[in-house]
Amino acid sequence: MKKILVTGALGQIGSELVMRLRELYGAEAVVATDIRKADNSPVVESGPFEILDVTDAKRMLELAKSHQVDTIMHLAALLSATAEAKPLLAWNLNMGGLVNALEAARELSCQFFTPSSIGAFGPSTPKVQTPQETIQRPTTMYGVNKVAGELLCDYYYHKFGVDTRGVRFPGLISYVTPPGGGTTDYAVDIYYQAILEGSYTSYIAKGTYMDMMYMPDALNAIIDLMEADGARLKHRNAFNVTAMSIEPEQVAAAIRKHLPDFTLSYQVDPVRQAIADSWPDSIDASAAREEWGFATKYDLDKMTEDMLTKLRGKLL
Ligand code: AKB
Repeated sequence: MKKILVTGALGQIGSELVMRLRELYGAEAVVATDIRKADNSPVVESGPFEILDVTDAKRMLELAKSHQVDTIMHLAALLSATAEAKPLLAWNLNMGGLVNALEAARELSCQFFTPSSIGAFGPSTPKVQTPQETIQRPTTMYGVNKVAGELLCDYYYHKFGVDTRGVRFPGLISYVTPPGGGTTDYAVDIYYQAILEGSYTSYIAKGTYMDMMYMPDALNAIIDLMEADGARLKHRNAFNVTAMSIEPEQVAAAIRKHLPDFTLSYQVDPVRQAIADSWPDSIDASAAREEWGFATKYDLDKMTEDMLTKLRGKLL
């Protein structure tokens, strides 16, 4: 039977991934871990939950051993804007947590997943339809962590035979758990404010294109990649994946199809704008499509309709 340990289980991806994995493999098959315990969280209440600071290698290995896991999904990390504000903390948490999780996977022969990001690219990367393999010279601490993480996962596969797998996620949009400290988060906040206020002030400038994906597509991508036949994977880690390349005016126009009076204004945050400007406008996901059948169901309009419906039910 499959047994999966998830770190960062109360975060934006974790809080939905844990629930999906428990639906698929059974509640007891997923050990959710996070640095804190949240009251009334379905993740905490629907199956095994353990407190884990991912920088504590000993406890990570002990938990993985005592729960006899065969898969580790390592999600705990600081996102781009927070990492820029606290670079040393980001290095210690993002890199320390990753190497501890990889070591546990090596020692226990676990399959392993961790997400990289479009943040692994930088200003000298080709900006449009960024290829799978290209220049990666990011100018943010988050990007440095992500490139190093991609290489480290490849290293653990080649050196130790650990079945490491991963994708480069774009901005992820969800109505369940808000993200914290990302650059792409405007594309989540805008829907909350559209419902609550009928207006939004964007910290990302008009015309700034970034890739995005709706959370149900992101969860499917993780599960499909983990279940893919390893023999078909030429790349193992850091597959480019995306559903749409969008800028704030396009999100506003999609929202206006449901809320015609919605207004968008701008108060650009120079730090997050500089990060966004250093990232691609759009990335090419053909390697993921060819090697493990990556596909998405949600475009901007379909995602907008679902976000607004779900948020109306949640917020009003
Ligand atoms: C962020 O904005 O930091 C993340 C990401 C694209 O990795 N959403």
